[in-house]
Amino acid sequence: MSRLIVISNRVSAPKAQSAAGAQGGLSVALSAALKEYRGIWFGWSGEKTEEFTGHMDLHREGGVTTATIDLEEQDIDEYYNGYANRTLWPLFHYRIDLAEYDRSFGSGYERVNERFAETVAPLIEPDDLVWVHDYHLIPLGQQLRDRGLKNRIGFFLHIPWPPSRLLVSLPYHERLVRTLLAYDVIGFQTEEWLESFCHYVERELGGRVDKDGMIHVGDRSVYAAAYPIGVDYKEFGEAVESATAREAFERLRKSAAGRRTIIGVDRLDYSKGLEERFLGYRRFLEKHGESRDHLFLLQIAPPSRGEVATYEVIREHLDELSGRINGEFASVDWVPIRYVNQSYGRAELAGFYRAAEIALITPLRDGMNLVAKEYVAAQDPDDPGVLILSRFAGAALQLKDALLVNPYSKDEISDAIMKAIRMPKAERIRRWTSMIESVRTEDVVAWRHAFVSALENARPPVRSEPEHA
Ligand code: GDG
Repeated sequence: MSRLIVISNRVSAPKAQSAAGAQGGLSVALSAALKEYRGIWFGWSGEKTEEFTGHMDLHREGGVTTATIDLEEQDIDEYYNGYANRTLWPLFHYRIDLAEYDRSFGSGYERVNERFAETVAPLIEPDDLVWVHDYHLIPLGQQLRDRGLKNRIGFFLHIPWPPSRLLVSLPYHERLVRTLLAYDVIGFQTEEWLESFCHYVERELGGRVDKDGMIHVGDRSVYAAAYPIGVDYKEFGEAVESATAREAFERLRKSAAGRRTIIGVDRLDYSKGLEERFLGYRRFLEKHGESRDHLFLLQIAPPSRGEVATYEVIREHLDELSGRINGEFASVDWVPIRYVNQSYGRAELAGFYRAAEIALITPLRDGMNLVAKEYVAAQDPDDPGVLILSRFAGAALQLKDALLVNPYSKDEISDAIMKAIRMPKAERIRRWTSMIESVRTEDVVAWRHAFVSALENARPPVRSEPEHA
């Protein structure tokens, strides 16, 4: 079996999982994947260094070797806070109003991708499969090819691929997208993002898309397909059964004092639709005075990307909005929103999910959304809760039995909450039974098997020594 070399912006060791702060879905999924393959996980340590030297810190733990590098402050500003999170993230989430185009971001992005390639290339052996993750590292495959690597290299995009009409607003969009042709396999979360990519290839690059998923542009051919990511069903099931989860369940149920809990769990990010969610919930409180104090919203929102100004702005807006709603509707023994900017361990989170009768997950745009799947996975089969889910989350294509809403519509959110409250147990069980089937079978193990086998089958390995060796 070939080794698997996983490359992503950040690396998180498996042991750090439960204690970690605002863990993104990406790191949750990847540490699960690396337990199975005899591989190396390479990426940025998250630390700053005075001068980039290419020095790697190697660690081996639980069958996973991690190799990390530190980056210079300018790299972090231009590549991570800049091009990745101020340019590509908003643009790929359809927010061209928030996308910033600054030349220094683009050059910092290319420089860091070169630094990644330069440092990781000597670790890669001819038979290794290389799996690059996410929007931070789009040009990395090309950078590795430029250094003579003939390995099978795949790329998976965790976030949406935007419609061509939006993508063309990115300066040098064609140059960026062409670098993707250096990969053997390109994976997207859903058919929708795949279609947008194919549309761009045909329209902007003059390429051809075959029915079998092969894409041809000039003399390059690459396979592209949708591989929806899932939760680690087994690991999460164990977390739900743990003593920590049970304590968290009891704690929340006790503090709810007979009221129903509506839960939301999201990184504090404008793509997650938190402001719109609060406003939808506020509409419910206005319209349904009689049911109002029979429930409350528990919104867990650990801060992320605090160095990017738009994230500070959204945080201020949410502080203000939750305060205003609470001031307006609260009574001496009830507050409508418990808004928590803290992160919890996975087992605690599992207990909270299980204790909540309703989940309100309403991103404005989301590649997949693992929280929705975790909520389903955490439910009691005999008395499951109701999932209210944005139709613009990738997960909505699989979780069709959730109450799907337009996250921009206050009325739809409000009506869905009412419907969830009134939903008979038999209907809750029916909907949950259909959703859990997808969560169980299309889990993270199935995801990585599907992607890695596509990569293995992309073409026979080239067994010659790479030129850099
Ligand atoms: C990106 C894409 C895609 C959240 N708060 C806490 C905590 N979390 C965990 C959740 C979940 C993960 O973070 C969030 O994953 P999502 O999928 O919901 O969202 P992103 O972070 O935006 O992830 C997304 C994903 O990549 C994977 O491909 O689904 O579309 O945007 O696992 O549980 N974990 C802990 N404490 C918290 O307070 N421990």
